[in-house]
Amino acid sequence: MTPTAEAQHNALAHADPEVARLIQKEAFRQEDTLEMIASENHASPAVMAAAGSIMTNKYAEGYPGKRYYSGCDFYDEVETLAIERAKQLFGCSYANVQPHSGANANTAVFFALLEPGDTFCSIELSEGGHLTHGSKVSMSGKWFNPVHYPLVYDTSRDDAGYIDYDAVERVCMEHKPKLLICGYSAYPRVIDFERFRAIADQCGALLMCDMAHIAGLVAGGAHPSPFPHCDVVTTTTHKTLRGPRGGLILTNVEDLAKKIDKAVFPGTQGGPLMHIIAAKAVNFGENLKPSFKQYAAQVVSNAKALAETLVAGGLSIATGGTENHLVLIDLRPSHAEVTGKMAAQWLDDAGIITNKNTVSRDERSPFQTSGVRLGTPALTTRGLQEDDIRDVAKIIVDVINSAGDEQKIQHARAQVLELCKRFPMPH
Ligand code: DSN
Repeated sequence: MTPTAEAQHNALAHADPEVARLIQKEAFRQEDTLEMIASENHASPAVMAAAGSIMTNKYAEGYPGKRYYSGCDFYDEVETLAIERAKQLFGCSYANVQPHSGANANTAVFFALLEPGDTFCSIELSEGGHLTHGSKVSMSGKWFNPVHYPLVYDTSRDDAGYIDYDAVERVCMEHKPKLLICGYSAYPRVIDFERFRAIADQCGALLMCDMAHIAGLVAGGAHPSPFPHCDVVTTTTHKTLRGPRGGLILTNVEDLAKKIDKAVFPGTQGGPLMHIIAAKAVNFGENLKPSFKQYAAQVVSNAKALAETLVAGGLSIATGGTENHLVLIDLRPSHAEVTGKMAAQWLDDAGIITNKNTVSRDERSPFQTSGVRLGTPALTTRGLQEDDIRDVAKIIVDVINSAGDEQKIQHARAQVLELCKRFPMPH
């Protein structure tokens, strides 16, 4: 722990030992397990210091220079800093740093660009998309009219499991959506933004990328940028970017930027979380450093090593490999009787934290699933490199082959603890 973190922890331990004890237990849990949820990461002490700062105390509704409350001078400066750094990082002209989350960022874009009942086009959640891209249980699917494009389902094709760009074009020409969405939660391949732009132009849609999963790779030059191809880009700030939990919206189009600002506040949010905006500014500053480029490249290199070792161990993975930070194990070909839920539980017992995930055309429910999603962002932050990741991948294969045998899982747990000791959490 840094001295500031320790002082904060001591103050909390004195004031509220019950909560302090739970935070301490969570710290031990993080230290003693390998975090492989593709959407999680370990934020730096500097990011956490800003997020835990006195900037939580202020209402600052409005935007820099135009607030509804007095006393916002330093909030104006910190929000402007976050905006300028975000623009520099992603090479665009406008940034709104106020969305509390990725879901809020997407909600604001829908509020800005669509009317209730309008058609938009995306991929389904069960095929690797996101809840806010038209799922029936979300506002996006209840108040708007989503139509969906597929993956390539023909397993004899080299690009099986990839986005079916010809089908995207067909669906868009048939339905003429107002908005076309790319960007996914469980897609291991590079997104062809140029092709999406051409399709959006052909059918007259605006093009949005939800780059939440790959934002850190884009920032670090390890994935092509959605700019200049996309009209609007949304993201979270806590996944591959490694910032505080929050959202961000970017664009190059002045008219859209004005609509988006109004849609965030007062359209869909009230007072911004200024302590989190301060932490976003710190994080974007970290992302602009040359060391972050190395990090992003290492995340991808580690994911490739993970994918290759899992395949060598007899597991099937979506698209047969990866070009980004994630790998999606499809249990159906190798372990037909094992559900994603079972495999994720066994891995959890061994100290490897993952999530069960649907795979393309999964016949199991989202509570059972036939897949497990893995990612390398957090382990890369901890300092693991290709050889270490290969060791982790071998443990994963052993655990999935164990059929839940307690002795084999305990053996894996001991190996995981050894790795955790070799790669302590960054403090
Ligand atoms: N829940 C996130 C994920 O795990 O991918 C997406 O918002």
